[in-house]
Amino acid sequence: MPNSEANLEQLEVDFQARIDAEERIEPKDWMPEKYRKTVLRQMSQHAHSEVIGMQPEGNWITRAPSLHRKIVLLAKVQDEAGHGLYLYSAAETLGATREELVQLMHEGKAKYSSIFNYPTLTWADIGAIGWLVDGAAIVNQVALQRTSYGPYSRSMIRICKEESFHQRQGYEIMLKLANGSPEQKAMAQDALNRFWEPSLMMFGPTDADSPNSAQSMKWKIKRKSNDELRQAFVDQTIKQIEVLGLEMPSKDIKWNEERGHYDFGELNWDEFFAVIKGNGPCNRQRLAHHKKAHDEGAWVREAARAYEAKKKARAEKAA
Ligand code: FAQ
Repeated sequence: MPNSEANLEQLEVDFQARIDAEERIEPKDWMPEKYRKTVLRQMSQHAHSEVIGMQPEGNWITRAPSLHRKIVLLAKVQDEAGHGLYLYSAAETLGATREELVQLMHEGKAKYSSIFNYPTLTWADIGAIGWLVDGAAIVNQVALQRTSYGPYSRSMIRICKEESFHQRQGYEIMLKLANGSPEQKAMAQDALNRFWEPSLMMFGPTDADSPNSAQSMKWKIKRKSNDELRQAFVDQTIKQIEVLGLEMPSKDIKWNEERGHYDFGELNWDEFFAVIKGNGPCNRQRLAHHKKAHDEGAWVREAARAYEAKKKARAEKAA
């Protein structure tokens, strides 16, 4: 039966009631088209981020300072690929193919996290990424474990477990460097200074400038606002900087007794918007690399499709 306007209104009321009752929405359930599009956008961007995020770290696999560091970094980068795969699979339950989602990123129509458009200049940057970037990702993803779309929520639970290991390995690299030679300590400080603001920008624009937040919070796709999550990350990370014995990356970082939180000053939002529009330091390089790897992998996809077709034909013949 086609949905009349009144029918549609009732469906939307019932849908919101399910959300308010903390029910999870599953792929075959009715959902407003805008809900489907919003979850698909967020999940596919998240998947693209995991995969593009392999590049800045992958850059150091051949130059890791020891065999042990190399093994750990390899495992971490492989984990990120796995996260991408869970998320693409979860996104596909909303009716888009992985091929279509990747195509949208290649055309610049789908984003990936701004943070991965910054270069990794020294070994300390690998520490800073694990500590700060995975640290920020966890703060966001712990909240997303309770997101309203079932497949997204379940994928987050698994991903968070692995991200905790990533965060610790990054912090351990920083701890070693911060307690090492003066040159190593300076390298750790420089990585912290360069990655601090971009890590805070991972949480997205301020709530006042976030066009998607109000509706996403109402539908419980997002459980906490961009600013709330950013503040939680700042509060937990300042203490970790103190333990490392490094200097604060900004002179604006101060404890605010009245708010019961750390102030951290105004971020450079012009830079953020330039980066998400494609004009960050490494945007072109990252996309070009992804397109090249995707083209070079075409034969694998063809072989997998041919294998599936053959298996299906054999099963049909046997039936
Ligand atoms: N970068 O209205 P809002 C990881 C876009 S995981 C780029 O606030 P929303 C693990 C936003 O898409 C990191 N674009 O948007 C790892 C929208 O544009 P659109 C990835 C951004 O969706 C570690 C516009 O700005 N994590 O790193 C960013 O409600 C190490 C307006 O913004 C996730 O994706 C940004 N930072 O809230 C891997 C978490 N911020 O689409 C490898 C899931 C905003 O309308 C190595 N995502 N934009 O054209 C989310 O939680 C949300 O999507 C937000 C943005 C909070 C990122």
